[in-house]
Amino acid sequence: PQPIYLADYTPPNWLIDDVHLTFRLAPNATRVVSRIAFRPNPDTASRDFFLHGEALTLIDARIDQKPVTPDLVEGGLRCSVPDAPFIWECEVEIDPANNTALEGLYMSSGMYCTQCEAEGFRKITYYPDRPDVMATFTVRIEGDMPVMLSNGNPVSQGPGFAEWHDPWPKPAYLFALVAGDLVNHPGQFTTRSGREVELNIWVRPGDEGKCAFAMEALKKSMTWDEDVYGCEYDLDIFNIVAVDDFNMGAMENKGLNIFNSSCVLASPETSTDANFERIEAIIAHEYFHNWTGNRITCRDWFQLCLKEGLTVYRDAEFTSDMRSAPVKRISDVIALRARQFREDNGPLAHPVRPESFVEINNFYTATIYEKGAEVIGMLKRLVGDDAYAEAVRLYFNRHDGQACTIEDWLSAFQDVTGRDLTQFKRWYSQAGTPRLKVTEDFKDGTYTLHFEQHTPATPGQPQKAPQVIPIAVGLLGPNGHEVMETTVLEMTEARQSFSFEGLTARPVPSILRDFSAPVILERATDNAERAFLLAHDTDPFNKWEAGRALARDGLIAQIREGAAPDAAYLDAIHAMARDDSLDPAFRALALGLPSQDDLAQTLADLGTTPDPQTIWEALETLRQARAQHCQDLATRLHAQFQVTDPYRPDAEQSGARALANAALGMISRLDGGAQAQRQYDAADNMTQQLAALSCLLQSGTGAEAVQRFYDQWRHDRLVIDKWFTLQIVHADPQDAAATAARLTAHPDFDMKNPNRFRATLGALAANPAGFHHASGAGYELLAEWLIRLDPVNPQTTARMCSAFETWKRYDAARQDMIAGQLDRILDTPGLSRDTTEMVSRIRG
Ligand code: B3K
Ligand code: ZN
Repeated sequence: PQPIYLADYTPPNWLIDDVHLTFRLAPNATRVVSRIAFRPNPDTASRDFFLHGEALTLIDARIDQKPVTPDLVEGGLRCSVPDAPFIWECEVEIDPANNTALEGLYMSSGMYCTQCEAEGFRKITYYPDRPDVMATFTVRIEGDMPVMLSNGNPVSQGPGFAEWHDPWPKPAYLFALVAGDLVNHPGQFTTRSGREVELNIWVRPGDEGKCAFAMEALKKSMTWDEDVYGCEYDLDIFNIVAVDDFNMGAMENKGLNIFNSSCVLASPETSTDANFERIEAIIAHEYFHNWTGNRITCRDWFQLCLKEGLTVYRDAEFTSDMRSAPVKRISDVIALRARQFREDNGPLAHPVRPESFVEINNFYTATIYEKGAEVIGMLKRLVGDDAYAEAVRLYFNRHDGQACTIEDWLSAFQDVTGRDLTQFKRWYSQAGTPRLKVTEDFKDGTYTLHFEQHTPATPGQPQKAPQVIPIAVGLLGPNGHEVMETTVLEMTEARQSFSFEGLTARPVPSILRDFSAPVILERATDNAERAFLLAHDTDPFNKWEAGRALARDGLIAQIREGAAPDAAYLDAIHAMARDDSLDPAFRALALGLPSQDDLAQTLADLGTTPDPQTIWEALETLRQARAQHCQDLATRLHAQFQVTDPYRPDAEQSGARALANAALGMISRLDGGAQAQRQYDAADNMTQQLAALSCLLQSGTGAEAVQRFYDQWRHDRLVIDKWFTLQIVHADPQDAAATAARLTAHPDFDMKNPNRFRATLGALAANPAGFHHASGAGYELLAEWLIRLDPVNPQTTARMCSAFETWKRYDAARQDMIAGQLDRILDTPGLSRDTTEMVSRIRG
């Protein structure tokens, strides 16, 4: 397959003002009739007429009512057309019931639904399926489904039909259609200018009791976007639909968001605190796309971060405002390092704005989304809150209704601030995580920090130029008081020093506060300083970071030198956990430990080949030692933070539960699971039940609870997903592959459902010592299932290949086994373009 290049972009030859679509629904033979008014683009010379189309049966085509016979070519059709505006009419037939790829129009649990981003509309009808062609849509749906929805406002409906009109010009990727036997959870919102908006969450009958939380999240999002960004909703109706079979989390189709049911349905009995928080964030994310993505969209898919980075940034701001800003920031950095740093460090590294791709669906990555959001955060930190607000307003006003580029976005900032953002733009073009080395000196009351930045080579980019790095720094005096509050240093050179005068004693620096840039900080320090920062830093992120670094260094010493668990860590963490002035949610986060994957990478960076089994054992040893060290405290915390009020999924209650359950984890290591069993038996919400079940599995006494859990929840797909996952992630390394294999044979395993597939095979990859077990059984099982899934659902298959992306850090025996499996996948006849691209890039 040929790559597509950003540099090759050319504008469309033909523009569209208006689209009429008629759907005659039938599971195996849906007819789609289109009527499209094309006009020549005055800015282009070519009049070549190409429409994308895939898996379509052409029934009829007409230009200005006269039948035509287009050339059916690879990926679409060509037709000779007048050199003037004309009406294109076309009828095609498609087969939604056999569409297992879940892209285009497909069926899920008896309902029709669509997924068009990035290039799925071409599986519905012939069309210029590119985001810079924007048009208004009128859609008529004919069928026998009780509920039939599309974008925009309802026009008319009657027995067997419904008509919708979307007055806002949009690219085809934002088109959506849903038809099924659905029930709604209704709501209502009045915008600040007085528009009455009807809100609906549509679900399968039986799920209507699980919509209230998402509805409240939607209303909060609508209010927040008005208050913070001045963005108001722009239609009379906003529909959300829950779908069981969905390749990702959710989709921001104009006025008709479609959600993976796992990202919208919630109840205390079936959803954890983490599920609730994620649902709130995704509802917000999709809603916020209405302005950042829909009203202003992307010129081409290379600009994906324009809408995704910005919208992730906006949803993170929302969550920080709704919940705890430090807890949100720390959790986001944990996720960024786990997913994006990992990606940036391996064969799949790519810039926030890539310059080429084979299959765009492979680029909905942590780099585009999460690093893209970090770039927005840095920009805001550099220009300040007021200039940020002004530049965003200018961007909205200037580009409403347009398909834009990163250049358009940055120009708004340049115009408002007068700043030259040429160097800043490297954050969009250079892949890789910059390493920021720091040394310091102190002389005559002047403290100087010397920084040196270096970004390692990434595929296709051997050399990197220095980037603009905002470094938030604070200084603490020897007594623990802050002697210099947070100051943002702006580093632009490869090496640069910053001095602070008038100090009476050598300060302790707190560098990269709030994680002000997505870089890896390298600084020689010691346990004493880390414990000091964990105790005294006023910046919550760096306070947490100090504890994390202490834990990591101790674990590395255990692994490399066979050292005993670090006493400095145990004392410092005990002091932190016992400090009742600290937010329980913060304490729970600080009790977390570096992941196995994080440690593997740290070892690789230090030149030690990581052994997954040794890493797992070191973590087990440390957890055991910590349980002993904190025995009394754990008992106290578990009792103190039991919530007695009725369940609320808010920051306060979920923080208390998180800390109590962290304590339960310690208790279970010493009491054989007795306390966890009591909690399991008494639990009246999923957070408590699942935490207890994890502890029981951990202590090897979960068999009975696993069976009871299944019997209790067998009717609930989303809960049974958790049941699949938990058994695999908590399996002993040598049993993990066998456990996953056994569960793929369970009657409830269904590879066609992406949630269930991820809950099973994704869970295996989430048990690193199990996945990388020396037997190679984990590699073999995953490869086998990826090969089976690929012809059914290429997108989900391709995405899951990233389980192998770190393979080069392991020993020769493991590398050989993984290379063998990668080749086995690549050699599969008829392998999809999606999976071929991913595996080839990983294989290198
Ligand atoms: N824009 C969609 C993702 C589409 C993925 C296509 N493979 C969801 C989101 O980011 O909000
Ligand atoms: Zn998004």
